[in-house]
Amino acid sequence: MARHLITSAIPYINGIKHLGNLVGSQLPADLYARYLRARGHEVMFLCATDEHGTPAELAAAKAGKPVAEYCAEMHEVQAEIAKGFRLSFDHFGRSSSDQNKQLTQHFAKVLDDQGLIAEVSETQMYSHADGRYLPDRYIEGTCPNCGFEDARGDQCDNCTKQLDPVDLINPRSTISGSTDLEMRETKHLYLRQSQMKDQLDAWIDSKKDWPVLTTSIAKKWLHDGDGLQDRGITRDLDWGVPVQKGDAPWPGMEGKVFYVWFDAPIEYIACAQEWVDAGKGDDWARWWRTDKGAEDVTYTQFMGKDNVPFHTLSFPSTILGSGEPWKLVDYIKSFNYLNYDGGQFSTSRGRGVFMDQALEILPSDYWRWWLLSNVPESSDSEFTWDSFQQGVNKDLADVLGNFASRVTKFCRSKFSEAVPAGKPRGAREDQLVNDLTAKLREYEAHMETIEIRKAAASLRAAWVLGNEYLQEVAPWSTFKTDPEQAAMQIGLALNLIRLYAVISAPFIPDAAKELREAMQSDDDSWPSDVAAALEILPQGHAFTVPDVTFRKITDAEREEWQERFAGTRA
Ligand code: B3M
Ligand code: ZN
Repeated sequence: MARHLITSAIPYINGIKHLGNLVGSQLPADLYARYLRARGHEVMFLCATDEHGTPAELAAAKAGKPVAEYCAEMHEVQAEIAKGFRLSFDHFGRSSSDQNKQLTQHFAKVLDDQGLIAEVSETQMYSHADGRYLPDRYIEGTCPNCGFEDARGDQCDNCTKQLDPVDLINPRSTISGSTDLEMRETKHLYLRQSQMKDQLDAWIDSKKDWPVLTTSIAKKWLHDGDGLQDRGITRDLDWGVPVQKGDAPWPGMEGKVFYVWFDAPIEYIACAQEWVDAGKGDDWARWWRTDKGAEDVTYTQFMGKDNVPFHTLSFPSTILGSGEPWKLVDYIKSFNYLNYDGGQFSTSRGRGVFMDQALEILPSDYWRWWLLSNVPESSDSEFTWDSFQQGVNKDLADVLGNFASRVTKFCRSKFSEAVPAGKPRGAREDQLVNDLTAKLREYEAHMETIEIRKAAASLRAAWVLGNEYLQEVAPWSTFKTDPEQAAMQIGLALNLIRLYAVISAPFIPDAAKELREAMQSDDDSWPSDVAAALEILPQGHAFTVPDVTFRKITDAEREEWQERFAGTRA
């Protein structure tokens, strides 16, 4: 039994997330957390809402609410939807918590003590029309790196380059659209990441097993152009963590707050403190401090590719630069983008299916299965209603659901609602055990290395083995000549339903629970020994026929949904 700390990138507070956001961090992180728990490991799975910065201010202004009130409400909304998708966080925190405020101010102080903070007088975009500075997302323009015309002041969505508002070509205010902008002098704090370059470089080099997507993005920003740049970590905004040196004021920085990307990753740690303060546990340090027990923790982060620079360079600069024994990430799993029906998902444009809408039309398992088995791992992938219908109907309804329903209904009609007494198992059953063992070992190996598409394929293949067995031994025919042989085959198949429930639970937790309850078994132990696991339900063990575990998506529904979600969300 090992100890695993898992964090998902924390979603911005500015509205309900779409399926592309879900599949790019929270959902795969949940899969991994559920798998490791099922294997008996001790898991701490943390996520939170990212509540500071311009995204929050802009969204609150649009909703006509004070930003603190808006964030409190949206946190509850996102927490409810996360429950709907069965995201099994140990705690879902808030980056605006007191714990995070104090920890962020603490990190700023220790980084300053280490000589890693510079006070820089710089020019910021001031908008006459808006009467304020325009940091980050308050400004848009053309990316100087790739020419993308809607790059934001903090990052280009097209090429992932981290930007400063003054870098943009043809800048405009996102509040008023005004281009009447002036560069004004103002003082800000910079994290001297450039001082950390060699240390970061060596650290990334030591991570031979990391996905290429992760290391290539990190390497790019370490080495391209002038190399790793210092980053401004303060902003002229009202909403955020006030700039302080620990408890003490920071002269000259009055009225400023830390940049959202400085405090957001620190929330991963503060979230564990919130978990303690919420009475869910009593020791956060054994997860986060290597001097307090975290040296034997394996820490894995999940995120979309646009978040990689912040997690491979900026946050590690904070952690390493502090000189304190904080736990550093061991493995970063990053994802490409999921596109939507011939274009991009977009929160700002309301394009695609959003998490609340998805749950309104189908149970979460349908979405979990399709999203995870089509996760944009090695390249971008695309959600189409056609592919969704096929994935659900073939894998879930025809293969897994049909197996469970055929076996239980046949047993009920020919024997009873209990595992029937049958002959001893034979060579064909031994073969099934061997084939299943091989598939299961394959599945476990892919889950260990977090190769999710491959894991989904192995799981599906394990379901198929059961169907092939049933097709081949055909208990419905055997029954006519040798009912005891048919009873043995069905007894095995009933055990297989329970086994499928256990191994499928990380992907489709609700259906897994339903199947295991139908088999009236509390035993959810991992089937390390497949032969033994297929004997857990003894002869005479009662079961019930499950309700339709998965229903098919009709062509009419597919067309209706495609139509309904073609436009933009109001
Ligand atoms: N909120 C961006 C995003 O949701 C950002 C992640 C923060 S992780 C510390 O994609
Ligand atoms: Zn760009």
